[in-house]
Amino acid sequence: MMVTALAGGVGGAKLAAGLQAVLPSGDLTVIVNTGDDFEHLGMRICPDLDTVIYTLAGINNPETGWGLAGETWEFLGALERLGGDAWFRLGDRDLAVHVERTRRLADGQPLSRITAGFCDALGIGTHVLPMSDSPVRTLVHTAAGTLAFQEYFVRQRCVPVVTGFAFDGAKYASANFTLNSISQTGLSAIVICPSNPYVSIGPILELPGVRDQLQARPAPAVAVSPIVGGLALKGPAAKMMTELGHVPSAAAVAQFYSGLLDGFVIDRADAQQAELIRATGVEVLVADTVMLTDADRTRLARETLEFAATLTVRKDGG
Ligand code: FO1
Repeated sequence: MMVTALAGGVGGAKLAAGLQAVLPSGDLTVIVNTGDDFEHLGMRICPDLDTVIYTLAGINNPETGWGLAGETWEFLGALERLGGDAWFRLGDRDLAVHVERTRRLADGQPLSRITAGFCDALGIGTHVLPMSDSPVRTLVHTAAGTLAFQEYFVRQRCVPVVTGFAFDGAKYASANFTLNSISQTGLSAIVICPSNPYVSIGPILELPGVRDQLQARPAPAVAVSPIVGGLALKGPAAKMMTELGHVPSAAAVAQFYSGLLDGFVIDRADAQQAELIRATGVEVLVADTVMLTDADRTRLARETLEFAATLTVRKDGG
């Protein structure tokens, strides 16, 4: 059963790990947002790719969701003593990935090949694809000016009020995947993970041709809501929605993905929104979507795939 998942940071990585656990090795392709990537201390940092890779390898820090378990911070402490830029917390072991990725990029290797090499080295059977090999940079327009994504997210802790987004380079970047080439091997489902719609999935949708491909999808597409009870489980998705003039809700996420979905998975806490979403022609599964344990991820992944298997692609592309 071939499955393609679109994912960004922590929530996306958790469901991707659940999908990996329930699918035969090699059947899952995870397309990962690279709009969060940036150059820092002379290195290329790809936070969402690393979050997905570490989570799929089972070596991620379970408290933060990003970075490595059992990490130490000697490098960061030494950097701080020198007066260096220590606001973005790079752990000692995590550093190895950034140094080696930067070296391979300087050697001329594409990000997709470097990522595949890291996955092999870490024993990950899933195909992890950066959304593009060309740099795309998410910019956050705020009341305090336009900020590079990590400036907004980490340095300013998502405090500035968001007025919009831009995805620098997206227009000229080519996607590292086509759903049709994946579907030749019998694609069964497309899963949009419970990641931030604006800044984790949004950049993937901005790549040339991707939205069209999803509209003409070769297999049913299902998204899992990252909003539960009007709140984001992690990160600023609900805050962003409010600031952009929407009421944060699962239904608002479904609306954001309008035309791209056959099914939508919402939490039991939001069961009363099911009818509203169904009225837009999208099937709804009400499930427990909060993933606290490995068992939660696996159960949600299984239920999402079983739900997708009951769906057919909406012919109106709607
Ligand atoms: N997120 C933070 O909130 N603070 C950090 O200091 C931080 C460091 C960091 C280092 C490596 C890495 O792969 C991810 C890191 N993240 C950090 C997460 C990162 O900012 C992601 O962009 C978000 O999780 C959004 O997906």
